[in-house]
Amino acid sequence: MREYMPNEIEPKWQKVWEEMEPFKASNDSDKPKFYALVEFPYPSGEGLHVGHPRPYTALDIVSRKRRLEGYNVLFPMGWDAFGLPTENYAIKHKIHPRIVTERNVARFKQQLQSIGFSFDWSREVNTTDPNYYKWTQWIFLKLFEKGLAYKQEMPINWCTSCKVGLANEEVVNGSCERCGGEVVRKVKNQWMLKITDYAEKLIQDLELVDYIERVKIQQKNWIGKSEGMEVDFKIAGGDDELKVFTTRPDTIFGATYMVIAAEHPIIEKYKDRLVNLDEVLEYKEEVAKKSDFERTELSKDKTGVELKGLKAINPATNKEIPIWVSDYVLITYGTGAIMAVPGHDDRDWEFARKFNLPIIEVIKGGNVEEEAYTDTNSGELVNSDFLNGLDVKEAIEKMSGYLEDKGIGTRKVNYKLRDWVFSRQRYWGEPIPLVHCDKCGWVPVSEDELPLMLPDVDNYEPTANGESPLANIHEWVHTTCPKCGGEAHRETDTMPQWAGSSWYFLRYIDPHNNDELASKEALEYWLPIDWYNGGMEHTTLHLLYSRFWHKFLYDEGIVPCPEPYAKRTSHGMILGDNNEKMSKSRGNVVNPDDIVRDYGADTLRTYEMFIGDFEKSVPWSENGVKGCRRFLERVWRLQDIVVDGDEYTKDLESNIHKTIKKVSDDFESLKFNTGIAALMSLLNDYNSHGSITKKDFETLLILLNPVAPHITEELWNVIGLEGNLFDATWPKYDEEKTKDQVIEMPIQINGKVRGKVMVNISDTQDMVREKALADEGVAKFTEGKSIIKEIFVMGKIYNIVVK
Ligand code: ANZ
Ligand code: ZN
Repeated sequence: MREYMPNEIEPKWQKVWEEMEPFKASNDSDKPKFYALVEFPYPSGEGLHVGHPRPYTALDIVSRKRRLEGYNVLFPMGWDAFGLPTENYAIKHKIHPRIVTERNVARFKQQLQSIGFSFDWSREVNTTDPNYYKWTQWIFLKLFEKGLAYKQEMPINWCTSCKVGLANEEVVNGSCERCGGEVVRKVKNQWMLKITDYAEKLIQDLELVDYIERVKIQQKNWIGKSEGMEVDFKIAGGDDELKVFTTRPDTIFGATYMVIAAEHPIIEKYKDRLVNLDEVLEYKEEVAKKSDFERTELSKDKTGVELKGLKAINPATNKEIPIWVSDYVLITYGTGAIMAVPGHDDRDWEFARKFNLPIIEVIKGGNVEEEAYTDTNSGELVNSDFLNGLDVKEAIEKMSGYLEDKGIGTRKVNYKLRDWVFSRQRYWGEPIPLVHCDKCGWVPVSEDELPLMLPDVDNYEPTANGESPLANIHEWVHTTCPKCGGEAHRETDTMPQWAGSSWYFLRYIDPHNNDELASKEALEYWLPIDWYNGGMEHTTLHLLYSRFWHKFLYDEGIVPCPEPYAKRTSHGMILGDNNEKMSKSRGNVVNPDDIVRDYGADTLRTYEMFIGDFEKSVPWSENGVKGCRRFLERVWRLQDIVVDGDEYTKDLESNIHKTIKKVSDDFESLKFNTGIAALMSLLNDYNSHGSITKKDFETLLILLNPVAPHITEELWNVIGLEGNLFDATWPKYDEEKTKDQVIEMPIQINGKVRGKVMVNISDTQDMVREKALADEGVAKFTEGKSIIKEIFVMGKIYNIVVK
C-alpha cells in the first residue's frame, strides 16, 4: 500500500475535474435542477481566510451529493470586486485598482481551487467586468425609469476618514463599518433608491420562503413596521399644527410636552417668535455633528433646549404644553416630532426628570415617580377623562376614533427602513449612467451605450470637497444630452458595492449572454435558487437589497418569481483558538493554505465541517485538524482489508443502511458534523470486522466523497471500481434494514409491566410469548393461570391477560 499523500493526489484530481468538467451545469437538461448559492467573496489583498471555506464546503457537500443523486446542479462562484479596500490599496501603492483586483482574484481563485470546490468555473462572474456591470447599470436605468431612483439633498452618514457617504446599514455603533472611522451627518445631494416602496412586500413575502427563523426576524426588525397615528397638535396663537407620530394615542392625556428634531422646519418658520433663538441654533449645530446612533443611545445623558416663546396645545386636555428640541428625536423617522409621555416612555421620563417637566401616570401599574412604567401592552387607563377604566387596547381604538372624528388624527403605518443611499463619491464602482442637462434634467444614457465604462484616471483620491475623482476628468464629464443634443455633464458619483451583489445570482444563470441579463428560458429553468447560505452579517444589507432588486425585476416581468431565494441558512463564525474573532491584530489568524499544505485539502474540508454545530461560532483547534487527518488515514488504510464481493457483508449491512440514512439526512439539514461522526463510526465497524467487501467500501467512499472528494476518488481507482466516483450514484437505503434489529420490549400482565425481554423485530408473537413466559418476573404472575387474551404490537406493546 502506498502512503496517503494528499499533496500528490489532490492536485491530480483537481486537474481531472478541470479537464473533464463533471461539475459543469447545463442550461438544457431533463434532470431535476438544483441551484446552490454561496456568497461570492470580496477579493481582498489578504487572501482567503479559514472562515471562507466553512459555508463553501457546506454547500459543496450538498451540491456534490445532489449530483450523485441525479440532479443538474448549478454551484457557481464569482467576485464581488468593486469597493473601498481595493481603491484604498490602489491609492496607497499607486497601482490601478483594476490591476489590484486582477491579482487578488487570481490568488483567491487559486486558493479556492486548491480546496477542491466543485464550482462551475465556466460561469465565473466579476462585478468589475464591463460585460457584467453593463447589466448593473441597465437595472439601475430601469429603476430610474420607474421613478425608483431619485436624487435628493439629504443628511447622510459621512465617514470622515473614507470621505464617503454610507448607508445606515454600513454604520456600526456610530462608526464606519469598513474603517472604524468617525461618522457624522452631512447634507449631500445623493442618488437614492426607493426600497421603502417595497417595505411591505419585503415583510409579507417572507411567508413564501424557507429562511431560518433568526434571518426572518432580523429582516422584519430591520424593516421595522410600526402601526400608529399621526396627530396634529395646534401651535398656541398660530394657525399651524405640529404633527407627531405616535404608536400610543391612548396615552395622550399624559403628553406633558412635545419634542422636535433639531432639523425640524418649525424652528425656521417661527424664528421671530423664539426668544432664545441663538441658544436653539447653537444646539442645532451641536447635534448636526452626531450620528443617529449617538443621538438615540438610550443610556446617554439627555440634552435639549426649550423653544421659548412657542407653545403647543394638547388636543385631549386643551392645555398648553412646552415644545423642546432634543437629539433623541430623529428627523428621519415619523414626522420628526413627538408628543412626550414621560410616565410611560423611558427616554421621555429621563428627559422630563432632567428638565423638571411634569410626569403624569395614565396607565396603572407602576410608580412613575421612580421610573417610567412601560409594561403597557395591556393595563387600565387613569387620569385620562373619557378613557378612564378602559383597557389599553380599547383606549387606543377609542382615542383613534376620537381624533379621526375631530379631523386631527389619521392612522399611519411607518417603517424604520430608509431609502437606500445609492451614490458614492469614489472611483472604484460602477459609473451611474445618467447625464444632466440644464434643459432636460437627468437623462439616461441610451441603452446601446452601455456599459458606460469607468474611465482611466491617474489619481483615485476623492476630491477635497467630497466629489468623486471622476469629477476631475473634464473630457469625461462634459458630454452632450442624449435627448436634446445640448451641452450636458455626466453624473460623477459611482454605485455602492452592494449594487453588483444585488443581482449576481441571475448572471450565473446565463453569464455570457450579450443581449440580455440572462435569457428568459434559463431564468425560468433555474430560479428560484434552491438553497442560499451566507453570513448573518449580510441579513440586513445584501439580503434585503437583493430581494428588493429581484422584486423590482419581477414586477418588470424580467424574472419569473417574486423571491430569489427559496431557502436561506447561515453559518457561525470560525474563531481563533483563543475563542476570539480571528484578526491580524490579535495574531490568531489561520491561513487555509498552510492547512492544505501540511494536512491536505480533504483534511481542511473535513475539519471545517466536523468542527462543531454549523450554525454556531466555534474556535479553531490544531488538534481537531490532526484528528480529521487521522480519520482520513484510516479510511486510506481500509484498502488493505477489502475483499471481492458486490454484496454488503451481512454483519455490517444494518449499520451501512443506517449510515446511508443518517448521512443523507444530516447533509441536507446543516448537521454536517454528526453526518461525519456517523461515517467515523462506520469506519470503526469496518475495522472491527476485519474485512470488508468492495461493495461495503464503495458505499463508504460515496458517502464520504462530498466531504473529502480527492481521497475518495483516488481510493475508488485504487481498488478498481469502475469509472470515476463523480459519475457514481448516491446509495439508497432500505428503511427496514435501518431499524434496530434487537430491541427491549416491556411485557404487561393484566395491564401492568412485569418484565422486559430482548426480542428481534422479526420475531413472531409466538416466539416473543415463549421468551416472555420464561422471564422470572413475568412467570410469577402467570404460573398456574391461563391466558385468556393478548394484545401484541411488535416493538410497542405486549399485554397478556390471565385468569
Ligand atoms: C407617545 C408614546 C407614548 C410613544 C408611549 C411611545 C410610548 P416605534 O414603535 O419604534 O415606531 N417617536 C415617534 N417619532 C419619533 C422620532 N422621529 N424620533 C424618536 N422617537 C419617535 O416607536 C414609535 C414611538 O416612538 C412613538 O410613539 C413616539 O413616542 C416615538 F408610552 O408616542 B410614542
Ligand atoms: Zn437636454
